[in-house]
Amino acid sequence: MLQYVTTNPGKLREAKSYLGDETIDTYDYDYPEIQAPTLEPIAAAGARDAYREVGEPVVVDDAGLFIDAFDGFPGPYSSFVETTMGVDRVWELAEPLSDRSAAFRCVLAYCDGEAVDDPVDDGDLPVQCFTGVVDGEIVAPRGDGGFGYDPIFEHDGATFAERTAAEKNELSHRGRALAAFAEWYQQR
Ligand code: ITT
Repeated sequence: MLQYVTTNPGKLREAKSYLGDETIDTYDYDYPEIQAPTLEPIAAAGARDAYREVGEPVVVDDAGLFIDAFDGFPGPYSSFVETTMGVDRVWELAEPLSDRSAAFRCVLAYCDGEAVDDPVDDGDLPVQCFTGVVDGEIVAPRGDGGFGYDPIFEHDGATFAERTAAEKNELSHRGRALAAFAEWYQQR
């Protein structure tokens, strides 16, 4: 069984909606997050740490909101910013901007201790990463679904909080990363 290692129930709901209950189990482990300007090394380090903890094939999911006018902030610091400032204040900061374009990014990092086709870096355990990106715009909060920054991220006329998990997966950064991962994992 594949262990989706996260403390975030919203991520897990979307991963289960895409991959199915029979493919993944959840392992609630708060792996230490390294600091880096991009998501990939954070996810890869997390996957190595999680694999050591769990001892079974793991997927770690690192994601963030990148606001263009803020040079990508909060990006890899999205979790800290959500906890400290909160999503409504991110909207308040973005509101005066003439260009509120942004992107959500998600990196899934897989580790089972064995060699992979395309290892992400030269860490001590092989890790393969799958990235999904979606463009959108920061808007005033709308919708009760989703989690995190979903109420202030609009794509194609609706915020992610106005969509079901399945609808969000069809468009989202996580859905795109899950699609790339699922195709590769089937071969494996
Ligand atoms: P784990 O590390 O345990 O998986 P986390 O919530 O700390 O959970 P991240 O570091 O990847 O995960 O999260 C970065 C932040 O971005 C965090 O505040 C999330 O709520 C938010 N986030 C991640 N994916 C999101 C999504 O699909 N929609 C909205 N917000 C999201």
